[in-house]
Amino acid sequence: MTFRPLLLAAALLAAAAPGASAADLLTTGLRAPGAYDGSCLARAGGDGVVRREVVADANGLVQARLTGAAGDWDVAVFDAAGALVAGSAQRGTAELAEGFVRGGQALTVQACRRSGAAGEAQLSVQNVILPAAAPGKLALVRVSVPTAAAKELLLSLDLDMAEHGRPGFLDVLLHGDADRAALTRAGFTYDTLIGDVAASDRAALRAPMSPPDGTMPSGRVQYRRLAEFSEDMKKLVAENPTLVKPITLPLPTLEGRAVEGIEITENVGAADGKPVFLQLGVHHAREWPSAEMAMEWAFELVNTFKAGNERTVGLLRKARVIVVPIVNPDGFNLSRESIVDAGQAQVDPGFSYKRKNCRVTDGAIPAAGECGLDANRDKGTDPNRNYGGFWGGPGASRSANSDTYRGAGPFSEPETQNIRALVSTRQVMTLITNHTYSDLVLRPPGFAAGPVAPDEALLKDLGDKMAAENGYTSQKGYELYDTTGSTEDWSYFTTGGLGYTFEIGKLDNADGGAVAGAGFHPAYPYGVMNPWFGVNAPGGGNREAYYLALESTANEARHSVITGRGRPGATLRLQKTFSAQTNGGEDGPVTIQEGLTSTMSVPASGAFEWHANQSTRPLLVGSQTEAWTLVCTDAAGSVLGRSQLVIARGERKDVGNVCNGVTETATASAVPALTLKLGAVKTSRRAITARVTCSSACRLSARVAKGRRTVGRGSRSAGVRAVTLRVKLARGLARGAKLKLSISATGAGGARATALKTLKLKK
Ligand code: 0X9
Ligand code: ZN
Repeated sequence: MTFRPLLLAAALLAAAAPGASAADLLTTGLRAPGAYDGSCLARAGGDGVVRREVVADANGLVQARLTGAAGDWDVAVFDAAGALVAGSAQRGTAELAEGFVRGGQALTVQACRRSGAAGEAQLSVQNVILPAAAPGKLALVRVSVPTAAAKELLLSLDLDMAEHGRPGFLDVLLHGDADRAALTRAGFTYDTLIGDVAASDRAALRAPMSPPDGTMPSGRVQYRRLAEFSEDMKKLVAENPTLVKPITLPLPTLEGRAVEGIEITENVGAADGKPVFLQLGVHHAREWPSAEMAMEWAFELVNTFKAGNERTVGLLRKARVIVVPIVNPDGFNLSRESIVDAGQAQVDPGFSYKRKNCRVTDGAIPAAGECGLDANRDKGTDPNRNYGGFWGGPGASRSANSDTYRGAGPFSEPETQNIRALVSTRQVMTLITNHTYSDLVLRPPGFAAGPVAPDEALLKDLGDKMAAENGYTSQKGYELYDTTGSTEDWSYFTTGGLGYTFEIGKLDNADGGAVAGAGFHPAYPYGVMNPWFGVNAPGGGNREAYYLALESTANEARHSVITGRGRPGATLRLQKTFSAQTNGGEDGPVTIQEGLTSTMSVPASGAFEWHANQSTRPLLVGSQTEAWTLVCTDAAGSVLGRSQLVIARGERKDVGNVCNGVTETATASAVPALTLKLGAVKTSRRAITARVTCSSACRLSARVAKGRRTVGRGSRSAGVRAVTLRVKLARGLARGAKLKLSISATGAGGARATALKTLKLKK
């Protein structure tokens, strides 16, 4: 997928959000004759820096967008006192800085040409006016759920679950009187833990810090803002070019931001076959410590590697670490910028507790500022319910206002598509997706009715060992509550790579004293430092837990190793395609096409060693085998060799010379993915009509069955636009008869997808 931020930015500028109006404060071309070698997030000077003054019209958001022709430009907005109001320091030339402002506030917009040949850029500054939010108080309550049925009932109320619970209770964030009434109406009793979360957050941010002995690897003492993550990653790359390399995930977010990460390993530029440890943060906007943990882990590795620490050097010789600190930057920016200590009275405190992404309407790109409207606070898709693994099953909601909304379809969101693309193009042996809070190390499966993980013993072993360091409870995901469409349930069952959710931190602070912050992002010492160092933990905290994950990644007894020979410099590709079924819901299971493809180069010696995941998916081990197809191509892309390989976890296999022709039967080339979406379905006595969309051109064929009998068939072509498929029904069907509609779609290259729905004939 190509990254087209410019087009996207133009589209975003075109319309303001319904309910919000946007004022253009400035649109201008900029010239910077020189480059500025420093951060744009502080006031800067010289011929690489250009400034403009504007005044905000009204309370709301300021958005400064910058586009340049080439190189790296950044942008920042400061208030009269020089404090950073908004900033963007992504790599490249497409920037969106967004922060909250007051009407009449004087602002300085600063653009910096960091590097590159282009001395010109375009700047536009808008003020998205946000109507004042009702000052509803956000409260955190502990609801008693003595039975499984009570737990289920509570989850069905679609309240904002604080995602913290133990047997007997679950914590819930209440966003006002309607939420309270819903609890009472359903017969629940609860204790109020924090009556006014915003006030408590404010106090927590002012609270005297009692950090543990030791400083964080980066030296930070306060949560980064979005641009500071970009800046830190840039800095690590610039200062350590052979150790740290930038990556940008394939899709921009709905608001047009790039999703950035870094790779860390010795000789990072080489296309080697090292096993990969993937660290993720902030699927959920409000869970700030999860991004800090991932980012600090990067600093930890770089610092200790450079200091010659034997353990780190040994590990980074063998393994590669990929860090994507913020999977959901749109959501994070809103949450982080609505920080309660900056006096932005107009901001709904609830925004700091935003969880999901910025999808306001299924399938549509939100207009500028739309995500920040009070009315849309509840909107968004939960990125941790949108993965293809068991998508649409229990523990995920079909309601767009729910905090666990699963989205319009599996992988409907750029955030999950990005992580899917990353995991599908690397050999990720270990994945930790960091979240807050509850002091848990969770492993698959995420829902009680889900399949037992065939690698349960191994998953448990590493989970328990990590938990012995950070003091968390190591358990299966569903022991917290059911979830489907979650990250590690997709990644583990799709690739065999071990996957975990860390739920970092707890509500009570480490001193056992008063609550500091509401768990999701408490004051930095509690939210980040204590969990990092493991204050009050039996071992070395998350820092040490992550080292164990990296050691496990490097341990070849836990994955597969392919050795062989090839033409030096040739590209080797390991690939596999298959289709998988989601759980679906009302619409029935959806078939998704998966394609795993990773590459390495044959080293100059002509001998290669490739650390890979097992070829057969975990759930098929024992009953079936699946093969990797290994392809060798020269620089021009011509195939020099192709072979098939079945390899298990813990196995090491030599495949001989792989650039020397076809050694086994070739498999069909990759089948492009096809997804099928079923919209409104109407029934009459004579026919069924269904609105259907395919992700690309497809041929639909539908069958309606009553029991085993076919009572209707229909077919037609479809594509990305919804079409109506009509299936004429046989005569004489009884009123109220139960019918099954199944639609299958065939696309290019024979890709297939199906959708099922059970219907009742009108009485
Ligand atoms: O609900 C979630 O997505 C996670 N909790 S959070 O508070 N961070 O939102 C838990 C996900 C657990 N994973 C599985 N059960 N698979
Ligand atoms: Zn989370």
